[in-house]
Amino acid sequence: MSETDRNSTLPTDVSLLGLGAMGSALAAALLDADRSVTVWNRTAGRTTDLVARGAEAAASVREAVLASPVVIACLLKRASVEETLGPVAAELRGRTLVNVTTTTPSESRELASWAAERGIDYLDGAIMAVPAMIGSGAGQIFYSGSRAAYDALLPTLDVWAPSEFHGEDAGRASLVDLAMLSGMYQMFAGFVHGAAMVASMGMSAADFAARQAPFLAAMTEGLDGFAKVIDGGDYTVEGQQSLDFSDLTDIVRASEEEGVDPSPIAGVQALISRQIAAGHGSEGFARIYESLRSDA
Ligand code: FVH
Repeated sequence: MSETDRNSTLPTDVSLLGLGAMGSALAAALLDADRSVTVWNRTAGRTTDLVARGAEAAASVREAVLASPVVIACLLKRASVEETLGPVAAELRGRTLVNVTTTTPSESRELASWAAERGIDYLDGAIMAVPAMIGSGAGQIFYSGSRAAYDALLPTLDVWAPSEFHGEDAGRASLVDLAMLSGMYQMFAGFVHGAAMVASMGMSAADFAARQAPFLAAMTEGLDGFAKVIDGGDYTVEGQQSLDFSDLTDIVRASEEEGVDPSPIAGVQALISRQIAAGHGSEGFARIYESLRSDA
């Protein structure tokens, strides 16, 4: 593609690298929103459906990068981003790179530095959605890095899911994303642990889920109260369930009695025990926050 062709590309045109489940959903949503999209995938054959919907297929990463002023990477992990983009750093210069590949905060910062050193405007994205939610208005995508890129691209980013900017430190979107996923996976692990406990009495996981789901949904109403206590830093506030009352050793023992590994709940009990041992048993459950902080 000549320099003239490059300059005539519409500012909303994008190239999308990586057509896995998520990359394909992102590309499809852009096409539905009438953006012109160039797609590339390492393994051939994954472009067919998108080309039928109006996308251009690039024969190489280089060709994809040269096709648009905005390049989106939706690859497996940091190593795949480096492998894919390293050889085309020169072609990326002067363009905007939106990386929605899951990376840790420090990996996001390193990629941002790599981009800055090469004259590439870098925006990091963290997707809080599954592919089926993309373009439906559900879910959320967090961004951090270049504010200018975020502002310019917002109408396009919003095609995927509501967008939220978390600051120019490129690692921040990833940090919020991974913190959210930490809560989710621990909830899932708690459910699976409970299902293993009741399995010994013949209750199916489905029957357990039917009871657990509404209970957990009701319990999430307590998060706001915990947050107020944590942000206020006063765990002695009246009306909280104390750590002494929250002792979970009965649950740990019951799990062991059923022959079920108590690791998930024993981990929580360890956080409680540390605070009780330090003399805070009469204070609220949210005090386990202090067990988690490395500076505490
Ligand atoms: N799917 C989801 O629900 C989650 C939701 C939250 C965010 N994630 C992250 O999005 C990234 C991509 O996820 P995905 O679902 O599209 O993943 P896959 O379907 O496994 O596709 C992976 C694509 O990456 C390509 N790829 C892998 N390694 C390389 C490499 N070394 N060089 C170039 N491309 C590579 C792979 O290509 P191929 O195997 O088809 O050739 C796929 O296009 C991810 O970070 C999630 O954490 C999704």
